[in-house]
Order: sequence, then C-alpha cells, then structure tokens
Amino acid sequence: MERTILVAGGGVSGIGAAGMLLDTGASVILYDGNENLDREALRARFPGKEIEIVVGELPDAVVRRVSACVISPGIPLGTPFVKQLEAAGVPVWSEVEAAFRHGKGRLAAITGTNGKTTTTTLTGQIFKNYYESSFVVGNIGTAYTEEALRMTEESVTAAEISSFQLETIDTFHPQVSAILNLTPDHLDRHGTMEEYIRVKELVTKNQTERDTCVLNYEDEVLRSFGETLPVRVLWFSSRRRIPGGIYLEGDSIMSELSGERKPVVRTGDLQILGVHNYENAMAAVAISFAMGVPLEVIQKTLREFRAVEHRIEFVTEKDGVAYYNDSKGTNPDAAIQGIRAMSRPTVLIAGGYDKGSDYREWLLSCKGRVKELILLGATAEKIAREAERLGFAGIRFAASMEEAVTLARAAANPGDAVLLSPACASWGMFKNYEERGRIFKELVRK
Ligand code: UMA
Repeated sequence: MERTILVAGGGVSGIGAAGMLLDTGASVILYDGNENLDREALRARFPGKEIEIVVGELPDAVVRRVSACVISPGIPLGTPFVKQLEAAGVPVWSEVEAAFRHGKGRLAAITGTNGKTTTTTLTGQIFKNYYESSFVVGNIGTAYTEEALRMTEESVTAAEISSFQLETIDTFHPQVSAILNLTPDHLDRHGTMEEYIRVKELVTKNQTERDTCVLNYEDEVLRSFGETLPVRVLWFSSRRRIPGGIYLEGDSIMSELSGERKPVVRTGDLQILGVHNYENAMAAVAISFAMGVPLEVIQKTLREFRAVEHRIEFVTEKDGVAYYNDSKGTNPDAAIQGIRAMSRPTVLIAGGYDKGSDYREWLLSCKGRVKELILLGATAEKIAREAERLGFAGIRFAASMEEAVTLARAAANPGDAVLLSPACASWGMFKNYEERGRIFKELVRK
C-alpha cells in the first residue's frame, strides 16, 4: 500500500517536511488548522508535485487514510486533531524526527532556554570553516527537513532544537548534543518546569556512551542530570576551573578538553559581549572539539564571529542616544541579559505575547538601570502591575511599535540608551521576533 503521510502545519516546518516527503515518493496531505489559509498559494510551493491540502477542521476520513503524521512545532499536542490521530493509532512525529530519518552524516543538536541561536550559528560557522559539507538548520529558521535530502555521509549539521521540536522525537539521535541552560520558558505549553526540563533533556534520549553531551556546569539541574547521564559529558563553566572541561579564567577561555590545558581565546578578542556569550562560545568550542575540528580552526572562527541579528544588536546612535535591538529577548531570562549588557541609563521597550511567564526577576534586574519602561502587547498590563508593586514610576503604554519608538525617543536624553528587549514572544502583534526586530530598526533609522 502506498504511504500517505499527514503533515500538520503549513508554515516553514510543514512546507519543508511536505517537500522532503514528496521527494522521497510519499503521498502527502498537508493540513493547517487555519481555515483562511490560501490553499492555492500553499500548493504553489510544490511546483510539479501532487499534494492534497486540507484546511480548517480535520475530517475523520483523512485520519483513517494516513499512516503517520509529521507535526509542526507550533502545534500543541493537546490540539483535538492530534488526540484524534493518537486515538486512531497514527504515530505523531516531530518535524526534526522526520528530518533525522532522511538526513545523513553527523548531527550536533543544540538546545537550552537561551543562547541557542548564537551557539548554533557559531558552531555552524566553525563547521563551515573545516568541513566540505555542513548545514545549519532547525529552530534558527531553516527547517531541518528543507535540507535533509541534500546531506551526505560526510555532512556535518548544526541544528538548533527547541522544546517544541523534542516533544515528539522517536529515533532522533545526535552524535553531539548540548543543553546550554534551563530557565522557565514556554510554560503555557509545557505546563510545569519539570515537564519543560524533561522535554529538553530528551535531546539525549537515544545517545550512548559513544556520543557526547555538552552541559553547563553552573546550571544546577544540568549538573545533576550530567552526573548520571550514560553519555560522555563535556562541561563548560563561566565560574570555575573544570578538570577536563572548558572554562572562563580571568579574561581567557581555557580548555582541558584534549587532556592538556590550553588557552583558547581572550574574551577581549571576541566580538560578542557578556558572560552569557562567553558561555555560548565555550559550548560551541566543546561541540566542535567533539566533532573533530582542530583547535586552530575553532580559534580563527571565534575571533571573526560577530553578534547575531536581534540579540543585543547595536542599531545606531542618534542625538547622543544609542539604540539596541534585542527582539530575541523573548522570555524574562533572555531579557535580563539584554538589560545587564547596558552600561547607560536605559529606556526599555517591552511586552508582547503572554506565555504565562513570571516577570519579577527580570523587573528586579531593571532596577537602577531602566529609567523608563514602555509597554506594549498582551502582557503590558500584567508587567505594569508587577513593576508598580516593585516601585517603578516611569511606566507608559504604547499601542504600536511606532508609538513605542516615538515615546522612547522623547524619554531618552543624550548619553542614554533605548533598548527593545520585550521579555515576551512577538506572536499576536508580529509574525515572529525577526519581524518585530526589523520593524523596530526601520522605525529607529527613520
Ligand atoms: N497551526 C495549526 N494549528 C495550531 C497551531 C498552528 O494548524 O494549533 C498552523 C498555523 O496556522 C501555521 C503553521 O501551523 O500555518 C505554523 O507552524 P509553526 O507554528 O510550527 O511555525 P513554523 O513556520 O513551522 O516555524 C517553526 C518554528 N516555530 C515555532 O516553533 C512556533 C520556528 O521557530 C522555526 O524557525 C521553524 O519551525 C523552522 O524549524 C520560531 C520560534 O518562535 C523562531 N520558536 C520558538 C522559540 O524559539 O522560542 C520555539
């Protein structure tokens, strides 16, 4: 019988997965819950291919016809059609699981709450400077399924993997995994911190003692996780010397990964700022070391590497005010790093989609640094109430990013900084954090 696979979600992941499956000869039904989606525009993404497209409610008749479902990360597993599939015994696989089954070569899977994009980009750059065939895929924006069929046995892939993508893995098996840190995020989806941690740790699920896991020694949860993990663990630390690990010592990153103690790079020679970035750099070094990249190639790439767009990105200086875009600060913990990186009195633009986060710690980190808080989006009221409880005075509301930038400009004096670091996802007002960051930058430049 011909295989018919249901691909759920008509976004980046769904389009990648459907394209990959069609190329392997499977029949594909592409399904999206949004009934207003333009089916013909979606069909046009698969020129010369036959694909069935279903939008709105998923009919029972479709459920009965499919042998598996590849699900996009943005679809919660509690969604009724997923329950329907499960009840019918149809396996539901995440898009990265599907990609892994068809991809080739070696895989480094990078997860954690914050720093994933910087670490994946840097790791991918190191791979590119050493291997003939390398790929950078995943949550970073290019679907893993988009590239999987181009991989060969010689390929080396750096994949940014989110908790949403890990929920429904099965055989997904990276040779090298990394968990950078674990702080509360996406609790509206995962329910509890315990569940979020469980899902993140799934990245090591199929690893054996022949594989490597790179972990942050300064994260308590990860420290005890690593101590019992039946996998070779490489530790990194920004606070202490780790025999056999990689660590920050004064203003140098030191490595004992090869058994010998060696200086890797001075932090002053890096073009990325802040301890969290030194942690990302150490993780990338450990991952690349485990993949077999020589130290000289790693060192050269580290010195050349620049900050990722939307992550504490300097935009411009106007009338003595420095503008920074940290649209990637999509949760309170990431946003704390944005605040800490500011050395001037700061006007902060924040707020957005409500993931059920707790804003207290982040607001506390604003004390003494943030002179005015400009809030937008669904969380504006909630953040304002918490800020008032903590004694903040300068709080304003904006209905749009345009209004927020206008208010920020009026509030900032020469010598100040304006920082967009929302502590919230962009959903609801923008397509994604990239769009939010770009709009902010355009408005600032205008
Ligand atoms: N949809 C449904 N039913 C639902 C929910 C969504 O049918 O219940 C449909 C929507 O109508 C839409 C499609 O699903 O047409 C969107 O799918 P998606 O939300 O999975 O988004 P993609 O475009 O496939 O992008 C996803 C990741 N998005 C999410 O995880 C929310 C992208 O990460 C990723 O870059 C891309 O796959 C490629 O791997 C973005 C993200 O915000 C950057 N990630 C979160 C984060 O970093 O915090 C996890």
